[in-house]
Amino acid sequence: KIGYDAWLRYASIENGELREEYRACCSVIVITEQTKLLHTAARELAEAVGAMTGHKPEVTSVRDRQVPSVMIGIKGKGDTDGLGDEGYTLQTLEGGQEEAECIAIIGVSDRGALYGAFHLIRLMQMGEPINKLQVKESPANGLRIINQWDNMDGSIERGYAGKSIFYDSGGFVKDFTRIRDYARLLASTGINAISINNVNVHREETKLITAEYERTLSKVADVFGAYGIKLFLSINFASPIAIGGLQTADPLDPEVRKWWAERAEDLYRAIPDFGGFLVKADSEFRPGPFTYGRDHADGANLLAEALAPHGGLVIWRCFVYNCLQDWRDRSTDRAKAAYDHFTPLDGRFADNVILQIKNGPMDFQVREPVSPLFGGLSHTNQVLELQITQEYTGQQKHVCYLVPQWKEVLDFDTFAAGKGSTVDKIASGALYNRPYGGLAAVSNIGDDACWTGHPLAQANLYGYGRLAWNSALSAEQITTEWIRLSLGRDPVTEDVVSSILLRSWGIYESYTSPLGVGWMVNPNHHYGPNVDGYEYSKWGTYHFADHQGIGVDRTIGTGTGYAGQYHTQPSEIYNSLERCPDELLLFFHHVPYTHVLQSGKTVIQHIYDTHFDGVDAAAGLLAAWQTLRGKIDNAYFELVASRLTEQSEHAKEWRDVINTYFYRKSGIDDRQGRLIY
Ligand code: BDP
Repeated sequence: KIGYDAWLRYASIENGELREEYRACCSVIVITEQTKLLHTAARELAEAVGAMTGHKPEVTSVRDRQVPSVMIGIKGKGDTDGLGDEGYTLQTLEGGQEEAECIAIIGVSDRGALYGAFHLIRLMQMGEPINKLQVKESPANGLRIINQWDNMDGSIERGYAGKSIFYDSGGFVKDFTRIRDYARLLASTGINAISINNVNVHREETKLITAEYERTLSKVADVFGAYGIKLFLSINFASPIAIGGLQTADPLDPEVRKWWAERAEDLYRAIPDFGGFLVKADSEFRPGPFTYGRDHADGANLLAEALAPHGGLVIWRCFVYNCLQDWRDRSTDRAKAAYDHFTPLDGRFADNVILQIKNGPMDFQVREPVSPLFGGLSHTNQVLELQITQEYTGQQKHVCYLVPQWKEVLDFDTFAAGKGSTVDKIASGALYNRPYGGLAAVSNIGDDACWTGHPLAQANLYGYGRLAWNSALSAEQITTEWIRLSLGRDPVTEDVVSSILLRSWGIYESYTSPLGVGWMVNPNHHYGPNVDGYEYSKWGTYHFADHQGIGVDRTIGTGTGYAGQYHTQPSEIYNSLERCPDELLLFFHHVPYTHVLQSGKTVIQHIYDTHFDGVDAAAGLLAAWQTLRGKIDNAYFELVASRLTEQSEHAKEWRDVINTYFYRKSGIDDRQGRLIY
């Protein structure tokens, strides 16, 4: 199966000396306690060492001090100060006369120890020395969750890599092997939670919280639990009516509250370490508290009350907007919706509620400003929601490595509590010392052999996990790791692939919608160019292009006022036509095609140039990849080559549709006299 092992591909170590060193250091694995996760850690390490060195270590619970070993254990909070609940240390303990050298992987919890084991595996895969280890790690974010948008009929909303690995024709799959292998991949990057059904909860999925699914769910929870991953479910806010036989789902109704409390009790009886609920309410036709004249705090607190006695969490999504808005009413700018709905509720959410906020105010476009909601809540737990699945970024036919985009989001300074109030500090909870925080992301996997359709899209999943663990890692470092783990340690391969990945987001942006305006895609499936695809429908997704100019005026004076949702520093920059960064100009301003950008080019010339250049660059990605023939597994090579070929052809379609549209609208010639169809 091409690419199935992804970054847990344990290629045998070619360098004989190194292989011998690893084999010697890891000839025995000792676990000091008998817990499920320590067993997982030992088994994973044993398999990895076996595959990489040819000698599978023995796993035991008694240490023979004369034999070099890896010891995996738990130390408990007090001894590993400052490492939270999930941290670990990784140390080489030098031997003495009587004692052999030992590598100690000590977790604050057994989950921490598992992460430590995966860390050691990663070091060996990367060919790093392990005889002088002094590692201390703990995650920056408490919650590191993956959201599956899988439906029980086996389809995946916005899935581009085959069918669901969880469900098939209305029920759970019978064989959980693939789910287990997914759990391994996730845990190895530090993911600690997963919601396993689509946020749009349909009929059958609504029943997931009933007795009918208890047994199966508890098995699924065990599979993930063995890798330290907690199970969450997306719920239907109208469940009390849909499956409970009640007349209402009003969050303040005593019967409704009792109903949810009972559901929670049942769930926790079946799954003692159940994580909680993920909720999309009052958005895109999903039911919610608005029906009863209640607000989102009432809705979230209802579920929070039911889950609190069991330690469960409510993750409440802020992707709430009116999807039937009229462009003539500029006061209802969709970009403003999340902030307008949620900032007035700051401080009203129960302690076990976390708001899940998309990175941008619209919807996972190739370029958006960071959502101002991150700067608008100081008494509320928050997580940042990213989209790994490439809905608007090439649907895993195009390569679009999103780690650099996510880094920009995490590094964005909201100025909410003065300079340095970055999104990563807000999401992690550090800025306001919140009890919960973290990162969430929509998965990009399906039952494709390589998981992600495009093998290079695996790097997005890997990168997400690594960033959720440590948002300070650089895009370059994550990229290098992923390449070495997944494709080996050939320096030429590393150069070529990292340059492909690191340039890919910019290239994708250059031949698609320009200057932050977004949305020039075909309706519904969102693949391919269609400049007016969303211009005359009611989704709130406009570019306002006419024969004179383009862009959405979101300024404070003449526009929708969206720019005013930011704190002074970013607000002044976005509000100013001169200072607004080029890449977001059309998100904030409506300008004539002849407006001169900071780059010195006019808007229209920028559109032409980026689209011509983007096509050349896409062809360049393919050409670069082709230099790797013979260096990479052939089937893998061909699969990527075929996707890059499709991308390079499709980029031309983008170029032609966009350039022609704006040429005809504006009537302005390309300065370089290139042919525009
Ligand atoms: C949009 C998707 C839609 C999702 C929605 C969401 O097009 O399929 O249901 O986001 O996040 O990006 O709820």
